[in-house]
Amino acid sequence: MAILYSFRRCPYAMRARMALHVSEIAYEHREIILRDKPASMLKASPKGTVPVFIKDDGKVIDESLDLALWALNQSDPLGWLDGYNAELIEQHDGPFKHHLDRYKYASRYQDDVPRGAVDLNYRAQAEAILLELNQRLEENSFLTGPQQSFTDIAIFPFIRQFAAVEPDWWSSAPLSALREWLSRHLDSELFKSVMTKYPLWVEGA
Ligand SMILES: N[C@@H](CCC(=O)N[C@@H](CS)C(=O)NCC(=O)O)C(=O)O
Repeated sequence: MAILYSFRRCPYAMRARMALHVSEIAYEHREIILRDKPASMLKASPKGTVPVFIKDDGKVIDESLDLALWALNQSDPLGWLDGYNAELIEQHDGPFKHHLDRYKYASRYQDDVPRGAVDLNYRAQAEAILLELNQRLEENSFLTGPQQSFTDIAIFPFIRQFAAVEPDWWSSAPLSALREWLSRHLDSELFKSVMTKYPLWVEGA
């Protein structure tokens, strides 16, 4: 049986869990915490990020996009690969994530910034990217057209994180199409089904 090392709140793990779910790949779920990673996970993937997937043939996939693509190439019942836009996803994994981290965790990146403070310069840089997404969503219900694709699935967990930093600001930002798209994804049965709470997996227990 295949194994997935995962962390519930990790946006990379969320996108991978959603792809595994729709492609109906069977696996053992191992819930971990990032500050105490199991030795067996680090042995399979020394870089120490989740998700880590060990296929039933023993091969390891330790990048969320590789894992999602592998799963969807087995079975893609919702046609998610039809709208796969690698460039848009990369813009989010790269520049957007960079700005998000510096907005949300300003004290980790700058001296003399109190813990919990946000950085509005980085919020503005992230918002510029979000305005582009919002424009796409004013034209179509989903990021790459009228149908949901893996591009939506890959990106929305990061927008969820961004939205939660300052909920009051988010609720009045000029991003109403994006807000509506995010709510649709958060309210979906698919998302709920991959946010199940698992007990922590304990090595050797
Ligand atoms: N490029 C990787 C990034 C995965 C990643 O950074 N995951 C975070 C959690 S959201 C992690 O495991 N960080 C390691 C740590 O915080 O120790 C992927 O797409 O799978």
